Amino acid sequence: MSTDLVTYELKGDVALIGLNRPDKRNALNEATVTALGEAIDKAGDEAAAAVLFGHGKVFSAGLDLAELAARLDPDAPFPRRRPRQLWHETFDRIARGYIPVVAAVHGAVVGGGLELAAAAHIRVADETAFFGLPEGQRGIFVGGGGSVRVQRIIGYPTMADMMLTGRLYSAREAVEIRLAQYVVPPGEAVAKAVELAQKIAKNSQNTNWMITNVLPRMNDMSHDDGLFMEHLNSAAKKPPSSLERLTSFLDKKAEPLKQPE
Ligand code: 1HE
Repeated sequence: MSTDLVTYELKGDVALIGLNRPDKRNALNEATVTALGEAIDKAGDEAAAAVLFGHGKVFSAGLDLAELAARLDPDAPFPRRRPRQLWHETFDRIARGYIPVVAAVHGAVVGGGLELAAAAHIRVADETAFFGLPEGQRGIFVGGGGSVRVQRIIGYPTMADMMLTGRLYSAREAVEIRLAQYVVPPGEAVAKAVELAQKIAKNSQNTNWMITNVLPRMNDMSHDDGLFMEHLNSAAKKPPSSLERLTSFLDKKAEPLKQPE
């Protein structure tokens, strides 16, 4: 990476991407979001799945409020050009990029930190994690795609409650509102996320791409268009590995599906 604000490590097929501003609780300033985008692109080029986590006490305290305050200073120069939507662009490269991303979260997952976690495809929370949208208390609004992405996950009533009352959700409560899919003991989120990412990496990459890129778009379509889109994708030419996978099942060589305990 061009900075040390984000760490990057490739372990087999899985890229580990870590927010690395622990002294500022991984508050997201422009440089960190830019470095995150670079890490995501690198992972998309060389990994089959990625894990996104935060170094230090928390996953992320959200938008860097000091950076925003400096921008709101009445004496700050008006930007010469309208800034590009760095957050939207970067978070979309996670949500609709080349590979599935599992977020491993702990401690604060708030504001833009929650918007970032929501851009991942699966969230693993350890028991220290708490989720919130304190924008109302800070006099600002969601700006990292949360109005679309978080609202789609938890629905308007829950999001309105979180934003209006400042309600925080624990890791276990987060599962009930679908913000998290797994809860693990403190300190175990990254290990669980890596285990999931390794499983994901074994799938057909073509199917993974459809799950991360086609399915979410269907949410934006009518019933009829959704079914048509499904037909286009299920009938599309498949990579040679699909036939190998089918044959492996038919030859009784595939790992059997087991009833959960
Ligand atoms: C920060 C930030 C930040 C911490 N921007 N500097 N986000 C929030 O409203 C959450 C604000 N942060 C907190 O509520 C707390 O910091 C935490 C609960 C996350 C962690 O508490 P704690 O006791 O572990 O840490 P701390 O002592 O509060 O913070 C440590 C340092 O990080 C301190 O700086 P220092 O120089 O005094 O050591 C804090 O100022 C700094 N810090 N959070 C800047 N967010 C695109 S729209 C998205 C809109 C939003 O994200 S709104 C939500 C913003």
